[in-house]
Amino acid sequence: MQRVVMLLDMDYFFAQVEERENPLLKGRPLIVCIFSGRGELGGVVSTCNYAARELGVRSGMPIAFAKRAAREGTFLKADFAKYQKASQAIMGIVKRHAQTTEQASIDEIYAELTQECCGEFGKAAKIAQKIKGEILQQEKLTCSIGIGENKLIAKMAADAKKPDGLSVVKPQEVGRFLHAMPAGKLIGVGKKTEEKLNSLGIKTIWEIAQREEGFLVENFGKSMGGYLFLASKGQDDAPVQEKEEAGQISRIASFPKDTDDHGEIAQLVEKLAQLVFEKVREGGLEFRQVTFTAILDGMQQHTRSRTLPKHESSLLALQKTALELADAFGLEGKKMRRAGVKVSMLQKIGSACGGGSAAVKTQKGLLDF
Ligand code: DCP
Ligand code: CA
Repeated sequence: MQRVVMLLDMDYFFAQVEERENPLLKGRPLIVCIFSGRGELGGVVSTCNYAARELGVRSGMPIAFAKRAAREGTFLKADFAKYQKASQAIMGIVKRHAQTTEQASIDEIYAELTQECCGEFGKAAKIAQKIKGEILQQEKLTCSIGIGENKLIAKMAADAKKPDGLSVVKPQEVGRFLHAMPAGKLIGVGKKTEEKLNSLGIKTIWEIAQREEGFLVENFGKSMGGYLFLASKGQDDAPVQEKEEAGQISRIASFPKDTDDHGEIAQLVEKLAQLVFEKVREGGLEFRQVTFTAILDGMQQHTRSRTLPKHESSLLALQKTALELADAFGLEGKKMRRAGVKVSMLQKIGSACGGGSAAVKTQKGLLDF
């Protein structure tokens, strides 16, 4: 089935929440600030509304600069608890429409829509429209959504139409969509990389795509060079997956080449179980649920979980369960691209069973993003 991924990004998030609380602020420059405690000019701009952006105010700019650019603007202290509350409500709405999601920041979330839309972009756009409608109705906030064949294209599509946008880039449109853009617009290309690309005579994403992988690796290193080679062509096989949900630890990795070899799969699963176990041990934890994830060559994602009779704390129990789950998974003629191992239902070793307070919560805080 054709893969379809969505990225939702809230518009000028903190400032929009402030406008919602006080509509009199709308239409005039509004700047949300993170004060350092050193006087009324100490600190940086967190974000600002579009009226302030027109005057040149930007996230990360010293407040003193922003005051010069927007003399008549309203400057507010960031109220993180308020933004966190709005964020949770928005994430909840998206999660009701998609089984697999990944919160990427306080105001961004990916959703794998392949199953939900049966691989059809038109259906995905309808789901996105519905999500936008619910967020507007329930939270009185607007967002921009991008839809594409992978996370990279979804994100770039969302960035291309802001605010209140809905942008769909179908696989056959990727070339046209990407290639005229300046190199700096490619996700992951920061100021330094852009300057270096420019100094090599590379100005657009299309010009990156024309280069050999060897050339890019030589100039930007293995990791960045390899990324530029694939991303400039719109290629990205990263799965949509929640990274650190409350009370779970997981590791995922790709096979060097897609495989259906049981021995090779078992070897990776064993290794992943070991990596997960290191974190379990570091945290002094025990687990009761083990999940095996398989991502196949067409990017379909499958999970198999087992809840154990009691909490376990040994590497052996984890590896054995993960291997059994992997073994029982039927490939049905397909090959595996990535595999993952996860433990959940965690608690501190020795804590009384059944005590709710013993359950481990590793909920992400605002500052973790
Ligand atoms: N943020 C921050 N400091 C930064 C960047 C962002 O405090 N340097 C906070 C404020 C933003 C929120 O994170 O509202 C989300 O960041 P975005 O980069 O998505 O920016 P906005 O949502 O504000 O604007 P846009 O409409 O361009 O997405
Ligand atoms: Ca945003």
